[in-house]
Amino acid sequence: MSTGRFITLEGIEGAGKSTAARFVAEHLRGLGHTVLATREPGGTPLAERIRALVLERGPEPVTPVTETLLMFAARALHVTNVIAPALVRGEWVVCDRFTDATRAYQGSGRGVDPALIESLAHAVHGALNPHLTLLLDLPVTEGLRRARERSGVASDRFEAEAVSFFEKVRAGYRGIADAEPARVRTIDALRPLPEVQAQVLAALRPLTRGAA
Ligand code: Z5A
Repeated sequence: MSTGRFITLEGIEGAGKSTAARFVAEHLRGLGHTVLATREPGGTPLAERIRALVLERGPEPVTPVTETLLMFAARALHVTNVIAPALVRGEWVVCDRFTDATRAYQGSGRGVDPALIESLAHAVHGALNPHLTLLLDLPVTEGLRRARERSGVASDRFEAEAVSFFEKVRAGYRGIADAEPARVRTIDALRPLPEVQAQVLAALRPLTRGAA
């Protein structure tokens, strides 16, 4: 049995990850692959409960390290119970956010020590890393405009953050893309949807060609 491929989508809020993730999954299914579409934080019943906890806006401050640990607690469940078994079955996993989100949001955005993040990443998923990451990149103001247009007022702890926070997150993501050009393909998400989809298809091609 062939081993599946692991594809992640990343970007700031409103960048179009979820829209692109659905497109990727449909495209791969059209090529005859079995696709597991999932997301983080979440992807298992218990991890979805952690998601609700970490996104909730409550009176008690959540420290950046707590936030980081909760992301990895959810990820440990998700990797062990869902992602790794699907890859072993030969499925393609399309995941809306993964560890790059922790690097960008908790590391660059909140200032959590990158060494702590890498140590947790190693403990939780070891050598299991995405074969391909699509970074949907666009100016923060446009991402926030799209997100607000879609869902109205900010409703969770992240949506309530200032533009300056998302600027740090965006810079973090761009730093990851610069450091790992073979894995991370940057998509100009400011373009109209058909053009974004064309960029996505071009980024997928080396992977799908190798697995025809
Ligand atoms: N988080 C974290 O801090 N650390 C971690 O390790 C992880 C996550 C894993 C929830 O994530 C929060 O968790 C997230 C980071 C944190 N908070 N923030 N920000 P999430 O992924 O579930 O939530 P999100 O980032 O808020 O996703 P989103 O707002 O749904 O954004 P999106 O998926 O990138 O966007 P979309 O729904 O595909 O598109 C937004 C709108 O734009 C929608 O109306 C589309 O129809 C429209 N759209 C899409 N593409 C286009 C183009 N090309 N042109 C015009 N309009 C478009």
